[in-house]
Amino acid sequence: MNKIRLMGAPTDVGASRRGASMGPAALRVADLGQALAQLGLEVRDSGDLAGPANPQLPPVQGLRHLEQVVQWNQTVFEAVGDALRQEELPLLMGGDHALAIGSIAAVARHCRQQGKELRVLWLDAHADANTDASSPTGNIHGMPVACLLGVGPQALTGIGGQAPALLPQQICQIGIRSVDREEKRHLRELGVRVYDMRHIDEHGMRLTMEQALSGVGPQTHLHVSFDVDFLDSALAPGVGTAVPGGPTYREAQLCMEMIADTGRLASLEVMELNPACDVRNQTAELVVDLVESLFGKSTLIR
Ligand SMILES: [Mn+2]
Repeated sequence: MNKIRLMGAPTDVGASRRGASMGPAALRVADLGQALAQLGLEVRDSGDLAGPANPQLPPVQGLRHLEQVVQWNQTVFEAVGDALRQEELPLLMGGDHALAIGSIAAVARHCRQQGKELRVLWLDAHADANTDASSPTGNIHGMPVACLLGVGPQALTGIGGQAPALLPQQICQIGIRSVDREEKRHLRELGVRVYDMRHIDEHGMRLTMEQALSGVGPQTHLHVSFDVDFLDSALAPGVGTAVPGGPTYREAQLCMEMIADTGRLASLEVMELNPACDVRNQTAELVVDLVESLFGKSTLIR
């Protein structure tokens, strides 16, 4: 796949802090499309998807803005599914991370239909495996992993027409360093493979990525769910829920380069970029730099 379809999902209905709705604009200002085109890729920006505004309401039965989150996810599900059917690589520009439910549900359905082996790499500071019962806030951007694995409101777990959309062995998480107490239990029960920051400290990014990518082969569809708060907060201030102690610039580059080396990247979302928290768009520019590496930009001819 050397055709890329950029699509924006300008919403923060699933987030705690406002501003991720401006993520797609910041990535365009940082010339994401142009940067990918310069790598020889055919890039089409299909513009922004539309959905309900953020009503800024309190949670209802442990879930905040469920109706709006469902609507946005259905739209994302359709758009990502459409790109895949047209043999374009969908690059979803978020938007908050709750939209990964619709995006990954579409990718999972595509893989079932095409007989591909789906592997999801979840790059994040947080595990995003809360439920309505465990979440301290009710914000659904803290729940997409649980929803994709079949735990959550039916309106979200069933979006791809099959619940669960994903099996635990199809996802692994990298960079995790902030997990709520109940969430730790969920991760253990769900059986999600987690390479937390301690793992990266002890074994380095190279071995971590070798482990995360082991078994990736010609039939693999590799999906990357890139929450920008994966990056160390000193490097990437432009996120709503920054956490210190994340991967350095070099570690993040190596992570992206090793994914590119597999040649199996087939769908991507870049989530939680929050220009309201950024400094002179530096986080968006850093993200563009990293996404270039993810699509194979390297220092030397390899
Ligand atoms: Mn996240």
